[in-house]
Amino acid sequence: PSATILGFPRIGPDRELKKAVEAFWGGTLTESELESRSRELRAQTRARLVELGLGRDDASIPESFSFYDQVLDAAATFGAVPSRFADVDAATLGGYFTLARGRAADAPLEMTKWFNTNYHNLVPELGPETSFTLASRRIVEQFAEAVRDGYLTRPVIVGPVTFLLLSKAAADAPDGFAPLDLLDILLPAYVELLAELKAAGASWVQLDEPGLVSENLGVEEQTVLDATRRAYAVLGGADERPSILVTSPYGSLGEALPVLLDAPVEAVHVDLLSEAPDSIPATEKTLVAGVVGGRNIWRTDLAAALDTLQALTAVAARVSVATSTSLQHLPYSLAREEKLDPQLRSWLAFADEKVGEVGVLADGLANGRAAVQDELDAASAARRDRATAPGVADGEVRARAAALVAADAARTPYATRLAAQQEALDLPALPTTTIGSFPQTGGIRSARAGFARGRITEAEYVRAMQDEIRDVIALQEEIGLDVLVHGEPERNDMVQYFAENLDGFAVTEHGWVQSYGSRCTRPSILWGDVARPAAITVPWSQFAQSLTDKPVKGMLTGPVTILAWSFVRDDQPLGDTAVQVALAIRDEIADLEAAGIGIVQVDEPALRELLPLKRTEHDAYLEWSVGSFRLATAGAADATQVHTHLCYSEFGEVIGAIDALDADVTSIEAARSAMDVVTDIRSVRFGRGIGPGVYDIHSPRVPSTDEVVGLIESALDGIPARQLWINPDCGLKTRGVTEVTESLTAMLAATRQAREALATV
Ligand code: THG
Ligand code: ZN
Repeated sequence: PSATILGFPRIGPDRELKKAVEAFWGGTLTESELESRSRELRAQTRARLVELGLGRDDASIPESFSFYDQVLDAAATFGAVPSRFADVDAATLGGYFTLARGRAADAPLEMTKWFNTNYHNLVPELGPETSFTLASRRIVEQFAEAVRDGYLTRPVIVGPVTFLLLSKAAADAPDGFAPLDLLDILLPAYVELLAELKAAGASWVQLDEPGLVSENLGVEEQTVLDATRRAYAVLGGADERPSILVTSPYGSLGEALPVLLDAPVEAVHVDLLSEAPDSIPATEKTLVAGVVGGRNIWRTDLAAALDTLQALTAVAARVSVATSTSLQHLPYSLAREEKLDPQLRSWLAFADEKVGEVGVLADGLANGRAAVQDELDAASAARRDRATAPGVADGEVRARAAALVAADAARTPYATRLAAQQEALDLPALPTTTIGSFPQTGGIRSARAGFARGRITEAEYVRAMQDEIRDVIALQEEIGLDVLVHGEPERNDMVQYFAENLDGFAVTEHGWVQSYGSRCTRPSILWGDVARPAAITVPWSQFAQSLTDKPVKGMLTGPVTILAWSFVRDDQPLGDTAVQVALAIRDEIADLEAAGIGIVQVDEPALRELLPLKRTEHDAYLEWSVGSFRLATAGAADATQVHTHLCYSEFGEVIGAIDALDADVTSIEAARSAMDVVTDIRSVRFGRGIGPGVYDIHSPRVPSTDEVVGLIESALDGIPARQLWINPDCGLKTRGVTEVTESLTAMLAATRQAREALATV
């Protein structure tokens, strides 16, 4: 193919797949109806991609559909099912979703961040007993389905090295076992798949190997390179196979690039947003040049991209134009965003528009610059317009950032703050709190929808939210929590809510992007300098505080998370953007304090997620990310208690950074890992308040009091009682009111027992 993309969104332009899958789960859609809806979606996608300029019969169109997740797809394809699901047939949709969602007594596969994106993949569990067969032929069937419809497409599957790098050792695997040990028995299953694809008529197959660009997967570089060499010697050496394209999205290949170029495969993809073009050695292979950014929403600088492509023709025997990553991280189409400011819109490209850019570049590469001069000029004009547009640079914001000094990011020593906070708050031993959100009730949803559609007035909306807050405060008082929250009924999403209320951001109407499984978010677009036109959360927190004598926590989202979950500007360093967001949060904290709020939580669940894939870049990242949190919070008075919250385990790597945030109290996810994080906390001699979650909110199960007592006791093994806080793992917005009431009641009963035990020693 001369023009291609690595993958396309699959959730459906109106989240049709999400709705169908959830209806199947809910029992209102049959398996065969779900199959046929998914078939329609795949057919629509292929037709759309041809309309947008990809070839119908030259393997340009990737078959990148998934019912839930591409890593789960690979596990199902090869029958890599944990022993607790030995009776489950992952080739059926019911079985496949059981692995993703668990069942009564069996936890689902774990979920983790897919490289440095906001997508989450499932984690296969492998052990020495795992065997691999071609257990599900969905990949072959979807290719055949395309052929029947008159397309010759390109099947896509996660490559063998990445599949193993992303897997974890099963709980019962012996010490020292590593999933990569299974490479030699996995490869024959891939070989069998390649043969079946070939027999079905496939000319190309795409094997995704982003694992090769990450240094954060816990395997030595040499080991990965050796595995890559072996894997592609075997796959490339297979007798019956399509041509192989190996892709490397999300980063630069480094030493793995020459290894792939030496392997007996036909095409290698490089992510040219990460890889320097001049690091690519001469090659006889097809170089699939990822020059169009697959995960940002900015129009490509087409003239510069064409320069890069033309330079590469001197290096590679053939050059194809492609995206840097799958487009699964983007909304479908800009065309439907009618409410977006037209000037901003003229700077953007979503998935459809990126496919168009790939086509223009392929045209220019084949037929010369002049053939596409108008398109190149239009792209350049949009860039120039963006550079000088009002709001992109705000003199006042820049002057304030330039005048910052180190002291602005430092609070007084913790001991001084602690004394002031103890006096101001007078909390009991093992203080209890929640992470911030309470269940999103039907009442909240209908009031929000009603207000958005103009069916209720703003005053009615505010009253409806105040009623929710009143209920949540009463519930917390009844349960006996010490530090209360207002429950966040007014927030659709902890990032979008702030984006809607800050200058420099835009939000989309239809821009849904898959986050995991059937779940989506609508990332905001951070396009200009960030400023806070008015206080955002203050009226809600103040109202909540007026209802109770207990302290109510103000709830804010931190700068790193706001950036991580938005589409960010690409015209200045992320660290500079973080400073601007931090200053807006800092001002919000000052306003909360002035309104009588004595505790403020600034959540940074995404701190770990933006960690660069290369180790040499970790320190610089941690410096600006931690710095932005400190800048956001360091204006707080000594007596104001600053909390933070982080989710998604794997704290080990960033535990030093979490300590450096210098928050007075930190709550983290811990229940699912049975308090393993306590070891990490001890390792840095964490000296301030810490609340490892004592129950898992990701499951509807209500914990027993004894279970919570057990977790509190484990926490007390590693954390001094005077530092320990008691809280759930995460926010409660995805749970039901009954579960939450019962779970928090158990948490409080367990806390009372633990307090009594402490008092008697
Ligand atoms: N907000 C944003 N990004 C996130 C999270 C978030 N990324 C990481 C993590 N949290 C992802 N987790 C979720 C959890 C739930 C949902 C989405 C991502 C979710 N979405 C609704 C759905 O798909 O049905 C849509 C929500 C809505 O209707 O507004 O439930 O919290 N930005
Ligand atoms: Zn959380």
